[in-house]
Amino acid sequence: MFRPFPVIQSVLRHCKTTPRTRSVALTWLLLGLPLQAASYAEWALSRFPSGEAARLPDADPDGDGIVNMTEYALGTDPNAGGAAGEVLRIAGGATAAGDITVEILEREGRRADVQVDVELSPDLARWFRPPWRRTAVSLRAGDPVGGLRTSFSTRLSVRQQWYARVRATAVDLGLTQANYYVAPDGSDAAAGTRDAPFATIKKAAELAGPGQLVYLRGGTYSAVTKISLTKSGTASAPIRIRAYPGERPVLDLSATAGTSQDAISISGNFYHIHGLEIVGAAHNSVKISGNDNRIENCVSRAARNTGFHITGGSAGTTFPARNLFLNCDSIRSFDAPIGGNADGFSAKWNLGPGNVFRGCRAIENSDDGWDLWMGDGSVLIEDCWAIRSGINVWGSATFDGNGQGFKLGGNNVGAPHRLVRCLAWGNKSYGVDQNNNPTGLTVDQTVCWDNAGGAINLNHVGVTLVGNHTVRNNVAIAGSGRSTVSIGGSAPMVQRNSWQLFTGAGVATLADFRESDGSATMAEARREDGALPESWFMRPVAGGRLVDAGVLISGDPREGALPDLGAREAPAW
Ligand SMILES: [Ca+2]
Ligand SMILES: [Ca+2]
Ligand SMILES: [Ca+2]
Repeated sequence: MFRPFPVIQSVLRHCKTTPRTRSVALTWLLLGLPLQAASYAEWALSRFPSGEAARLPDADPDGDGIVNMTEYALGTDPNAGGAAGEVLRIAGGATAAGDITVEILEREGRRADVQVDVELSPDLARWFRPPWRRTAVSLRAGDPVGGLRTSFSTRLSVRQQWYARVRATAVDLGLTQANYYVAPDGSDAAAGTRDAPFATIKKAAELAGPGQLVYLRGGTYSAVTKISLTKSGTASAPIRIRAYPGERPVLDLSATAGTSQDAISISGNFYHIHGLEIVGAAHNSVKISGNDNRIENCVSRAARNTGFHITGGSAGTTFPARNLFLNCDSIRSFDAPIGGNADGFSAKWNLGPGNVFRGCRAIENSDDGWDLWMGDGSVLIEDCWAIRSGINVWGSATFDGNGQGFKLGGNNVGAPHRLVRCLAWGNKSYGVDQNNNPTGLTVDQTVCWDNAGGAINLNHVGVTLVGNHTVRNNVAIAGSGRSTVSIGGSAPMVQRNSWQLFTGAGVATLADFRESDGSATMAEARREDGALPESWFMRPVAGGRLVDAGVLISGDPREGALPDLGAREAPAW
């Protein structure tokens, strides 16, 4: 996870706090690190109407040591220095136990197109981003109206001094000028402009062509007909359908109950859909049969079959390849009354290569979290969480969802799928399972906890395996017989897993993790860039036995010299 940061550009303020306990102190540095901007451009133009160079994100026209991007994020004046003391606050100092809480004040509220992070350093040389828990705190006397305070809390090893700095990173929100606009109070007879938007997502989405952008204003769109996306963009000119910056559009399909209609069906290529929530689809929220599509930061709720689905067409067609579900959540899909079909995410039957699920969460879906049933192209699932699959939260008397966290293919159709840095907890059956995928699978860096069927089952019944399984750096947490692991095949590569390293009374437990109660992390919003909450949830205790205990996996990110066991590294500094 660790990547070198750019060279420190400048120091705005350097002030030591009075420590609450012992001589622990925090020192503040407010730094701006340059990146590209989106609606930042409008702000910069308004502040520097005549100076193109002065508008650059990494410029510092007022010479106060804060680059423009950071001035923009924190709402300070880029033409007048000296405001840093008003936007930074050390809340409670650093305690002897290592707890650190800091606050930033975004004077003009949260900028939709900026990700704000706080980084720490022990020595001004090595900077890192610890797993912060972020909460909004009340405004304080004197804070500007419309301002927002965000509290960053973490626990690190006790030391005499930490240095902190703010890093503002542009989030790509697309063009500021879209080709079509849609708003819940619009009209499909209108021109589809910003001032005269369409009323339905379908209208704009089906008009949009290569290189074009559709902005969806926030609010609820009740729909009764399927949105079919059949055109093709290109890699450099995708067709983009996005939430308007800072707003949240919701597509409500409740009125289609009783049909078998998908909400959005993509048979075209190079569509990018961003920031849309889809509720109550009669079948899939999004079904993809095309190629190179990206569904990002979208949510499926209460679909009546699988939320997000990839599957191929008939023989003679090109099977779907290189599609990406990025930072999406699929919540409470349920095909009543049994619930045996509705997965959170799936890629099934005819598949091309290179389909990826990254940073996604499947939460309380009636069947499985992920299901790759008969998928014949290899699928990558990374940094994904499968939670409480197959739990009957609907109170159905005839409920029979399978309840596997990650089900990696089956019915004697083979593909070498990979699961990496994933969490499976509270599922009705196994955390990681397959139902007779005859090909060697790879399961790395995954934590299985409290799955009622057991942790990992890669032991096929009556199937001759082609190739072998690779199983590395995983953790199966003990308790109630739920750490069962079964790996089939003649010569699997099984390395540095918790059940190999820690046996008997020393088996891995929740105590090996800094935080194991997911409720706070699950309730926390995703980051502005859409990534999972960064907290200490399911990260190894710093300095604990899981840290750097894994075998090196070439090409995978890590903190420190070696991978930790499990899905989320403890920070190294
Ligand atoms: Ca400045
Ligand atoms: Ca399933
Ligand atoms: Ca490590």
